[in-house]
Amino acid sequence: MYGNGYIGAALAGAALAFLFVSLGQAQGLPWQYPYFRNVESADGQFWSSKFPNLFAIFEAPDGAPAINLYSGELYRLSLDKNGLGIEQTDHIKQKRAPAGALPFGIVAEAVVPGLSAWLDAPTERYHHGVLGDAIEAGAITVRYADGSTKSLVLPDDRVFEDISPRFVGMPGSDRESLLTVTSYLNAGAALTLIDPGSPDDLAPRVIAEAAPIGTPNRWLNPVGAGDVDGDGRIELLAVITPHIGGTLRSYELEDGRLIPDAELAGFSNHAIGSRELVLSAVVDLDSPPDGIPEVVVPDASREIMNVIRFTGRTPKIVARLVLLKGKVAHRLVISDLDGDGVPELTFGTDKDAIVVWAPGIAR
Ligand SMILES: [Ca+2]
Ligand SMILES: [Ca+2]
Ligand SMILES: [Ca+2]
Repeated sequence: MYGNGYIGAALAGAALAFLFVSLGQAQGLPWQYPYFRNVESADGQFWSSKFPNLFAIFEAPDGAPAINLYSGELYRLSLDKNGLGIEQTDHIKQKRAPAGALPFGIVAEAVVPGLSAWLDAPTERYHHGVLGDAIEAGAITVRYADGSTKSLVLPDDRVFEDISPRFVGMPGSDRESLLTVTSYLNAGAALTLIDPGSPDDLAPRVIAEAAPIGTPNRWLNPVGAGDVDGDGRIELLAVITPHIGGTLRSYELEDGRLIPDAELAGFSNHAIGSRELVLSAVVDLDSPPDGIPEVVVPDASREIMNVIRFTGRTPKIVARLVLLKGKVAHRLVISDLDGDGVPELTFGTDKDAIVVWAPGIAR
């Protein structure tokens, strides 16, 4: 099914509606922004609204998308049978890294309570600057539940080229690992898996790393982790060189190395210069869920959002949402907004539109 058509005349009035939304009061958004086309999934549905002066998308404490305007106002998004709604809020999950850490760095929170990590020891020794500035991290710091911290400090020939590490669960380990990007001054980026250590035992340490791209100033952006091919082992996923025609690649962990497993060309999950790295995700989207996650990632132009399965002989696109105007630019949030057991995909475009997509795939 296509989206519910569009109500073009409502666009002008909708911006004004925001001014009257106050805390604790939900406001419906019964109109759409018509620049999308759902293709290749018969049961897909989407909803969209324009948010003039859209600054960023964050996650509300319950995981729902929170829309931040340049004015500072923050709205939690909702979805029900009447369509999208908003409610003013003043809380987001995201925490800035402490003073002295990587500028604009974000604290990653583990599922285990009290465990967190961030990028640290800012340095200008790598002259690349695709993540908003030329300052990268020379260390990663982990804070444990008892409040103590430990750091992994890199040698001078490399940096962490990232905004926030990501906690991922690995089989056979009773604790979460950290997924991030190491960039070698002479060989470019490499996907890196780090054990966070513990307060009374080991310090954080690299447990596995992929081969670097091989050329300085070539970067990759992690997507996430999950058993995407259903073989019982977790894959780690990244888009390699997202600015110059990227390749979506899965890696498997073998003997302390991350070995390429499967890949598909033609994707991007980052706009060069942006500090928003979360434009892609690993999430089970089948209705009902089948326990094998799909991969959500924009195409190389960022004008199409794709759902990709890795279960076949080669990865395959199973749903696409074509943006007829604008590019994917603001954070992809995974949240079951309507409570039907299948998450919706919410993201923003560089034309100030918020899109909620239910790709409607099933095995
Ligand atoms: Ca697997
Ligand atoms: Ca699935
Ligand atoms: Ca849902």
